[in-house]
Amino acid sequence: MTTILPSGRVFIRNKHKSFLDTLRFQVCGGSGGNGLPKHDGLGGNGGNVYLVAKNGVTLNTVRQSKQYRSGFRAQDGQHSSNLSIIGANGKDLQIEVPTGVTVIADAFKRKLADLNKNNDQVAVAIGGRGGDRTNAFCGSPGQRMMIKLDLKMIADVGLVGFPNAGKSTLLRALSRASPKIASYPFTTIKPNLGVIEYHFNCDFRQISVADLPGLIDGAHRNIGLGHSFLKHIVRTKLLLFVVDIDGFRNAGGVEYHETWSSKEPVQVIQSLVNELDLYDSSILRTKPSMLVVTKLDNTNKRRQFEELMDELRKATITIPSMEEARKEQSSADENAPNSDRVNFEFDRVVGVSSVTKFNIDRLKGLIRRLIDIDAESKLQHVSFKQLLEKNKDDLDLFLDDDEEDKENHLQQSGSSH
Ligand SMILES: Nc1nc2c(ncn2[C@@H]2O[C@H](COP(=O)(O)OP(=O)(O)OP(=O)(O)O)[C@@H](O)[C@H]2O)c(=O)[nH]1
Ligand SMILES: [Mg+2]
Repeated sequence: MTTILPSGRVFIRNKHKSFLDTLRFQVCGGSGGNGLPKHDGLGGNGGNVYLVAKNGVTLNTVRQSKQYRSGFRAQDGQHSSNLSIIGANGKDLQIEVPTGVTVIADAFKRKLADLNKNNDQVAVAIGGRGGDRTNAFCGSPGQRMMIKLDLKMIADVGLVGFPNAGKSTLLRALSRASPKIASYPFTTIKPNLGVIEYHFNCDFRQISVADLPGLIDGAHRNIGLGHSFLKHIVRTKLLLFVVDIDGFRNAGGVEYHETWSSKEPVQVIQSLVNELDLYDSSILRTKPSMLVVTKLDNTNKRRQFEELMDELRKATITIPSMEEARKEQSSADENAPNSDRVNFEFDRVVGVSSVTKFNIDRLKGLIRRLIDIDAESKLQHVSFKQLLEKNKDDLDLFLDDDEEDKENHLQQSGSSH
């Protein structure tokens, strides 16, 4: 259930029941046991606390565990006694956490580790030393830490778009995922993951796609669902800007905030580019990106798409130049007009319909090629744009109009009505 606050932020009731992507809790190493002075006895060391990544574990699992509220604590070391001069060490505690988390020491805001694979582990609290002659036989307390886990969604492709643009429907068309779809904004309140499977040539390559909640103007300032989801975009390899051929329409009513203005497609594209750039100016400069115009169900819409292409060639999409971006970052209070902008170009543009499946296979092919070219450019230490230009003919194959294919789509859309 979502509610729109007067500020334009979208408030999700029971958000934490359904989805968690960060979690804080306390961990404490076991105390060291005391030594026995009479016999020069040694107290046992306290146990350490480890976080161990396990596939299938979620942050919700961690939250529901018994020790979550009281704090996770490893076993104390045993005191040295007449019966056992050397106290036994306390048992270590292993907390199972999801794979793909960043572990942060909350008090210092310092990253301790990335647990990316099953069984990766990190010590987060060391047990106290047992008592002996050097510490007056007094065992010391274990280390106490507030830990924050930040779940990274690691997906190859991120779908970025205004609410209602058709991102979730596109994810359904590309993969077997079945995210919720509806004709109101912010249907998607948590990221959905899907996998594109490539079956041709007996090649079973898989590419994961993250469908993210919609972005609107001010997302970088936490308007709409805010920037808590923008962090997932930073971790993807390829961005798909998903834009409705009719742009964004504020239909009014409880599901829309009055300040979310309706926009034509070109304005939507510029807004998305602005929001991403304001959130993190390296995203657009370092990641390949594709513009995907959706809802081209029939010939009228495809004509509209051609017009949009003409318009895009004339109206340039811009981002601040590198120098300007640096200036903005170094002096946030400087009110200099942001005039020095450079053109932003998508690496490829494709028009699709998730309903009739028009161009969906082409889009799949392009996604794969762009990701491969990006990986190759990193291996060869050449710029992505250069390598893309070299592979131009290969890529344009995906964009050549295949009449037979087109007819099939038209027939399909005709028969579906
Ligand atoms: N005709 C047509 N309608 C589409 C197409 N793709 C999506 N829609 C419709 O557009 C509306 C929004 O689709 P969603 O996939 O929920 O949009 P979204 O971008 O995920 O929206 P949020 O999750 O709210 O950000 C739904 O009513 C869909 O049925 C398409 O290719 N053709
Ligand atoms: Mg959605």
